[in-house]
Amino acid sequence: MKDNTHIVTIDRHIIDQERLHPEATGAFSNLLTDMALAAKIVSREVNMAGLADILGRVGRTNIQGEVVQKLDVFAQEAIYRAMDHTGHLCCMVSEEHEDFIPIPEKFPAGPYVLVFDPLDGSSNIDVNVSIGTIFSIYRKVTDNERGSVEDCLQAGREQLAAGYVVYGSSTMLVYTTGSGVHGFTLDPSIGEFILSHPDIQIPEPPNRYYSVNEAYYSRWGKGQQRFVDHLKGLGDGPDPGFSSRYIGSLVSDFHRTLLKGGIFMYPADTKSPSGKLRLLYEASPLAWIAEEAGGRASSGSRDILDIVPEELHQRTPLYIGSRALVDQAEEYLAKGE
Ligand code: AHM
Ligand code: MG
Repeated sequence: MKDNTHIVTIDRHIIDQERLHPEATGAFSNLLTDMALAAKIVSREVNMAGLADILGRVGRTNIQGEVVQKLDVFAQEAIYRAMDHTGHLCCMVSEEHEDFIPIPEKFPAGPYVLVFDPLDGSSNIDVNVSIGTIFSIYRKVTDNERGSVEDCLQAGREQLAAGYVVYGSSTMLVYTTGSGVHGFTLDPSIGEFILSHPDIQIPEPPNRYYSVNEAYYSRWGKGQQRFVDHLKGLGDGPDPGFSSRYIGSLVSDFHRTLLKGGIFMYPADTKSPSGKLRLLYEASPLAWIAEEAGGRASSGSRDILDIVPEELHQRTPLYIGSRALVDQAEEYLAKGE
């Protein structure tokens, strides 16, 4: 019988997952452990944001006379510094950097690529709304010792690990390496991520939440408008009985969708013809997590995980969550204009 009384830390869990792969060298596990450490550092800073007077003021000094950084710059640096010297990565891609970032010559290079959005939803920081970090790991595919753009532009299906951290009422790290989706809650008193949500599955049938920024309704195409009309009970059929939630912070909106079910959408519109969200380090990692949890993610016409990015910061429309709802969104969009 499964014993649920043991406390499982994220480090223990990562090692246990590695045992499922006898060929593993441990390097990949170390990468995940380093990422969890970076998440703790960012979490501490996010929790201190109001106190430390660091909101949005690059270069100001705080009460201790230290130069303070904007929180998204801090997160970028914290993750970069936790990962640059470990010898596991050849390069990184971050939302905060235009170009890919090769590991500096002074450090050894390794076979993996890290892509990340250090602090997503940063417009929510100064109103104390949950924000998050998204990350994903790929294997280098070229012979370049310190990586190349080609190593970064891989379809989501090639991911080796994907995860996010939500800095909410508690800090949670959720990740997959292709053997289910597992969630850990940070116990700040001991500084450990503890397994709190093993093997997450999107509830089926889902809670009936849809999540979209409806202020953009007039900019949407007909298919998108009709789909949302349908969800609101304004279509031809009976009212399907949905409720809506929209935080405006992708990680938080996705986290709710993962745990409760429903659909999150960031559609294309006349102002943003490819939507707003980024394929490589926002949509693809969450898409894999959704799929591993029994859900789906689509651009509206194809699986997010099948799209090979052409540019590092490429945008994509995103429909993600319960499989049946994502399928239905695609049907409405296909009927479209
Ligand atoms: P950011 O990268 O500037 O933080 O923007 C990304 C955020 C997402 O977290 C969220 O889903 C989206 O922007 C909300 O956008 P909008 O305000 O257009 O609804
Ligand atoms: Mg972002």
